[in-house]
Parts: sequence; C-alpha cells; structure tokens
Amino acid sequence: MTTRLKGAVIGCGFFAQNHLHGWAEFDDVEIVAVCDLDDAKAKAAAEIFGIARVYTSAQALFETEVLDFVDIPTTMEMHEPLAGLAFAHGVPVILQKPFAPDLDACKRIVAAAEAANVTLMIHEDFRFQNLFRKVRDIVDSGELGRLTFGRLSWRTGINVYANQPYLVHVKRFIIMDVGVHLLDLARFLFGEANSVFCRTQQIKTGIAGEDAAIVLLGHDNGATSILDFSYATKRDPDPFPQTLGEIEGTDGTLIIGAGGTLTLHANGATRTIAVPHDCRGWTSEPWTQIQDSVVHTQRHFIDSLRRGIEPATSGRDSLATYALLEAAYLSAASGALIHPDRFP
Ligand code: NAD
Ligand code: 89Y
Repeated sequence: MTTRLKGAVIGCGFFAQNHLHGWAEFDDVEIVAVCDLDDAKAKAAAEIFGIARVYTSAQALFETEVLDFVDIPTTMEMHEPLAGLAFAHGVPVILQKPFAPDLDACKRIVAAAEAANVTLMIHEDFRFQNLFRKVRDIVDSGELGRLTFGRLSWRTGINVYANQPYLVHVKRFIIMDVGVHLLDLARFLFGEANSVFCRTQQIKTGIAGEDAAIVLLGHDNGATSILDFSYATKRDPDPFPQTLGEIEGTDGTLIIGAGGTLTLHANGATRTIAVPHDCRGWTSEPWTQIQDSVVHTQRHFIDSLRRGIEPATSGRDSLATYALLEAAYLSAASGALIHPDRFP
C-alpha cells in the first residue's frame, strides 16, 4: 500500500477550484489543509472538498502542518514569498504559471529552491493536454522528418476579464498569461530557441497591457516557429481554449485542428487522428481540455516527488521559457531581434 502524500493548497480562488478537484481524484494524496487570505474562500474550499484544516496565514500553515508538498495557485506576485516560506520548511512546491513577474524573480526562486535542496515545479499544463502529448509522440516517431516550421495559434474573444479581473490591470498581459503556455509548448515540440522577435498590440481599450502578440522563434535545430495569440478575436465558434496550428518537417506536415483533430500528411498518405478529452465528472466545456491537463500536471509532480526526479517543467527548466518571455517583451519594446539568456 503506497503511503499518501500530505499536501496543502495556498490560494483558493478561481483556478484553484480545478486544482482542488484534481487532488480529490488522487488515492495517494491527501490535501490536509487549505489557506487563503480570504477566510471565506478557504472555508468554502475546505467544506466542498472535505479538507480538515483552514488557514488565512501561510506562515501559520507551515508552522503547524507536516507537509510532503504545497500547491500554490495564487497569482504570481505572491510566488516568491510563499515559495520562500515553503523552502524554509523543506517543503516541495508546485507553483501555478506565470512563474514570477520577471526573469530575475524566477532566477531568485530557483536559487532559493536549490539552496534548500527542495523540488520546485511550475504548473505549466498545456504540454500535459492529451492533444499535445499525442503531437509530441508524432514528432518523436520521426514521421515528419527533420522539423522545419511550426505555428501555434491561440485566438479568442471570450470575456477573460470576468473570471480573471486582475488581467485588466497587468502591464505584462497576454504574453505572460497565455504566451508562456505557447512558449513552453514551442520548447516542448521544437526544442530550445536562440532568437526571438515579437510584436504586441493593445486592441481593447481600458486595459493596462497588450492583448495580442506575435512571437517568432529561431530554434537550435534550425526550425522556425511562430506563436500568435489574441484576446480580441471575434470568431464564431470561438475556439477557446484550443491551441491550433501546424508543424512541418522534411517528410510531412501535422495540422493541429479544432476539436482535438490532428491531420497527418506523411509517407504519401493522410491520416486523421482524434484525440479526445478524458471523462471526468467535474469538468465542463469549454474548459475540459485545460481541466483534464491540471490532473495530468499534478500526477507528473507527484510521480516526480515519489521517484526523486526533476519534474519536466521544474523551476530550473522553466527559466528557459521565461528567458524567451523576457526576450519577447524586450523585442516588442525595442523592435530588435533578441538572443535570449541561455541556461545550461
Ligand atoms: P484568483 O485571484 O481568483 O485566486 C488567487 C487566490 O490566492 C485569491 O483567493 C487570493 O486571496 C489568494 N492569495 C493571494 N495571496 C495569498 C497569500 N499570501 N496567502 C494565501 N492566499 C493568497 O486568481 P486565479 O484566477 O485563480 O489565478 C491564479 C493563477 O492561476 C494565475 O496566475 C493565473 O494565471 C493562473 N491560471 C492558470 C490557468 C492554466 O491553465 N494553467 C488558467 C487560469 C488561471
Ligand atoms: O489565464 C489563462 C490560462 O492560463 O489558461 C486559460 C486562461 O485561464 C484564460 O485564457
């Protein structure tokens, strides 16, 4: 019988509900405490998910509980102090994206985790979607040959501000919010990138940051990828929250179509591959694809802890993603092609 890992969730807001549903699926994990500055949110989470103890102070949580890990789905501004508390108590951490407000803060958090010798993973869930697991399998199979080109596209007009009102006020908006997912996917599918060009737009009025952007990446393997994303696209049906696109190689092309449909042109033939979502009682459209991937991401974190291995989207690994993000903002501001910081 596997021992149950004891965890706590700090931050019981909008997206944390998916984390809490996810953890409730695990036989080998018990969430023993929740914490939120807002007592009502923490109490509601404890009641809905049958969690024993409630805190409004992370300090008190760490001083009282004996934890195997902590899950921190707060917005990024709190990540550095909260992760620091966890490291001081020797507790492994999974942090929601975005990792931190800038690359320097990401580096400080990674250094603190390494100094404490504690596992740190970033909850970067797009690469854990069933669809992108399958896309990666096809790339790895070699059927496309040597990769030459990729496009990843996220364009929607949903009212993202209704569930996530803080997005109205952030100066670094869509690259930080959705761009990070696509930058991570680009690394996952095409490998590391050594050049970044970016153009941003603010289309909606009354917001602080950019709500559309295009990023062009030059990858070490010679491939070029283009990532385009927008919160100001009027389209019916709205594809939210799907990432669409295509990947070309010397031997074939893979189209990432709507509804989880992949079309593979290779070896003189065309194949259509349907990649369904999982079936979970608590998920609902249009969020199912993302909600499923939350559970896959959590599973990867727990398995990594149990096996004592570095998670795929560890803090250290994610520095490369956030270096691309930093380079994208620098490129947009300067109009120049930027060579991002590299991490060994
Ligand atoms: P939210 O504001 O609804 O929730 C954050 C919660 O954290 C709030 O309840 C707040 O009171 C609490 N909190 C803040 N500081 C705290 C502290 N020091 N101690 C305890 N509690 C604290 O935010 P949200 O919309 O749920 O977003 C959270 C994060 O999830 C964001 O970074 C967002 O980008 C990310 N997100 C990720 C995905 C995805 O697909 N991976 C989707 C949506 C949101
Ligand atoms: O914040 C965004 C994310 O990370 O995934 C979807 C989202 O919640 C809205 O586009």
